[in-house]
Amino acid sequence: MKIALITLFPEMFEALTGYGISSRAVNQGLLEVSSFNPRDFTDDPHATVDDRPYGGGPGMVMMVEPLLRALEAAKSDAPENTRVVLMSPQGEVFSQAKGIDCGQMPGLILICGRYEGIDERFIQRHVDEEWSIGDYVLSGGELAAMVVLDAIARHLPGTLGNQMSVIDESHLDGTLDYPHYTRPEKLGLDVVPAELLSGNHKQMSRYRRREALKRTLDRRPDLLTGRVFSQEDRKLLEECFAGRNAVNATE
Ligand code: 4HQ
Repeated sequence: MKIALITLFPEMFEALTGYGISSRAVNQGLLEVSSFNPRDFTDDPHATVDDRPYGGGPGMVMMVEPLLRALEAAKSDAPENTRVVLMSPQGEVFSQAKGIDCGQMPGLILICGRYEGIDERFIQRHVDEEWSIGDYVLSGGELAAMVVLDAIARHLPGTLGNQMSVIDESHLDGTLDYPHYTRPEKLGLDVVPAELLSGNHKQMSRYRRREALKRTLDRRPDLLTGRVFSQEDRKLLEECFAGRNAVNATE
């Protein structure tokens, strides 16, 4: 997959291309990342990319022309049917499901704004979608694009995240993760749950699934509403409720 970034700060993305699973995806040729800096597409001596807002007020607005030239350069290098996405708090909230769907696309162009935002006419005419990573205001779209890029990269076919979800499909089923343990077996009074030491695969995977369901029920019940559960999940959920009622009875 080919991801092009329109950004005034391409070096920020070295945090992804230089480290961890995302860098491996790049080095394995599963992911290609390129950047186009609007500052390189200016024609005045100061390389101006922003100007004062019509209507007044504080801050600056990104000008259309340098952005548009950078976008045209990105497009001429992009596969067909590449969507143009602007990172913005006004956008649709990015999700795991979206990240996995994106992995199917041949390419993606992510636009990272700075300052107070970008000229609305550019958005209207050249942006296909707006994506948000959540309800908070960042100083620029770069961090948001990095979040999206990381979530996409770790699920591309051939990467670690993809292998994990192939081995354990419950990984991506919208429940929270189960707890993890490693050596040593005993840390003072804190011991690894007996089920995980049993060596019995059925028992170990039932334990993990039950804990995943229990945590989701306790911490994010919203993730479970409207879902249809398998017979096995229903049994495990009943065990969760039984555990809860037993605790309540002693309180
Ligand atoms: N931005 N999710 C870029 C965000 C944001 C978000 C604010 C986008 C600043 C210039 N982007 N502008 N939240 O906070 O994507």
